Amino acid sequence: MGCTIVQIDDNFHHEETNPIPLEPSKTVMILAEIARKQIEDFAKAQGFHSVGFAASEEARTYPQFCEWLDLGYAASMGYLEKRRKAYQNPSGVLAGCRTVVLLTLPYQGHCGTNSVIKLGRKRRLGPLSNPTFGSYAAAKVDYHVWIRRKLKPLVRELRTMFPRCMTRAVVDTAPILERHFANQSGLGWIGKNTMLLNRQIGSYFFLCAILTQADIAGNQVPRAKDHCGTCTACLDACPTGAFASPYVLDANRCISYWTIEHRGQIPQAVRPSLGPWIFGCDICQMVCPWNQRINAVIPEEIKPFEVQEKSDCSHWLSLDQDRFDNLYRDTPFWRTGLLSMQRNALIVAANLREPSAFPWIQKFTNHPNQDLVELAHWAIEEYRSGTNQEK
Ligand code: B12
Ligand code: SF4
Ligand code: SF4
Repeated sequence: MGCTIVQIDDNFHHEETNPIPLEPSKTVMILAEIARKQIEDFAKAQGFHSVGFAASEEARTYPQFCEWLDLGYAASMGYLEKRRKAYQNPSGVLAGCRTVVLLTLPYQGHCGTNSVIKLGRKRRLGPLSNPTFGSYAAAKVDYHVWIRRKLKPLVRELRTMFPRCMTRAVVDTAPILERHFANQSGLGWIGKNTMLLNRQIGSYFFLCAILTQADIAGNQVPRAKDHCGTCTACLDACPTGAFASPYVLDANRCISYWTIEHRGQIPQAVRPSLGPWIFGCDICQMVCPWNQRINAVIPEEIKPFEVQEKSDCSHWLSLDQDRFDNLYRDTPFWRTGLLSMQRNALIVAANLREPSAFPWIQKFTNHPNQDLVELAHWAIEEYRSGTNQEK
């Protein structure tokens, strides 16, 4: 790995107990800088694009998060409300946490350049006529699994440097306002579409974090500047008007929410707005000028895999539970589940009136799940009536 491990005094996070008599704070700062450099080098060697360090403290945007919950913008994502208090401070996840280490991992995003239409200074997305899905899910493996594996040596590194400090890796699922801390650490700014954006890699990247009791954040990193300026492309292009205001997304109106997180039936009024999106949605990223000229190295293991198949409604409708398990156990589709994926595929097939999917839709009129039976009848009606707005 070419990275020397410096074993640092494991007590140095308590400045007052540091045994070095002269200028303790300066010494601590130097040691923290060495630790940061080692972690950064190590992370980059693992394939991460960038690393930032933020002091673990109450999240400045916690009041906005609470307001967002109070307004019902989390829709049915009860896990957010359940852990509301823990989001306040990373110590809600790791007691005594002093530093949040943030890391970015780029993936291959929908480029969008072919479909973005410029209307004067505005950017819109042209109609998408083929089924598609959120590009973060295109890899062969679930990014949670991949990232956790890549974080392990980093966590080990930190534990070697600070043996008495607890250290924990978190990927997506812990109650941490990841984008806020990433912004604090200088990794990027929060765009009007609520995505964290980085000048070099746009917004097509995963975020993950390591929480540690070691005090290594330093205080020299300025919060990343906002580079959205007067642009409103994402707000204008969202087909469902999901942005209650810039920087605030109402999940009740977001395709990504309906196709990935929502369980059970999708109301009839919502179905046409899914358009071609079988799983997730990238529109508010596709139109973003910062995503048009990205220069990111995508690690081999998370490059797009069998995209054609995953974009095909018939593929999803033809799967039985065993095949779904075999193909998708370690992918983001797994958490959504076969029935919800088939629900989405029925809706998208009807929205686009996909000829090849029609025989499969007919088979679903005899499915044991009543929601899917109802959807199949609705879809057949959509094909027949030809009144679909998306067409
Ligand atoms: C719940 C969730 C969702 C929900 C809600 C999304 C949302 N915008 O809140 C749904 C299902 C809709 C969703 C969709 C997607 N998600 Co998601 N999601 C999350 C999750 C688990 C929690 C986010 C959360 O807490 N939301 C609540 C809001 C209030 O918090 P926030 O988004 O951090 O917003 C902050 C700012 O808006 C700021 N703020 C509020 N008001 C104001 C006002 C101003 C002026 C400013 C400057 C800031 C500001 O304060 C907020 C709190 O810090 C995170 C992982 C995590 N632990 O953070 C992933 C995460 C945000 N998702 C991610 C991804 C990739 C997606 C999708 C692209 C997937 C897809 N292709 O469909 C879409 C993108 C949709 C979008 N535009 O956000 C990535 C984003 C990476 C990045 N570059 O930002 C994350 C970080 C997962 C990860 N670890 O990589 N997601
Ligand atoms: S993910 Fe799609 S539906 Fe959700 S806010 Fe972005 S553009 Fe709108
Ligand atoms: S599309 Fe424009 S406003 Fe939206 S996030 Fe990108 S730069 Fe910001």
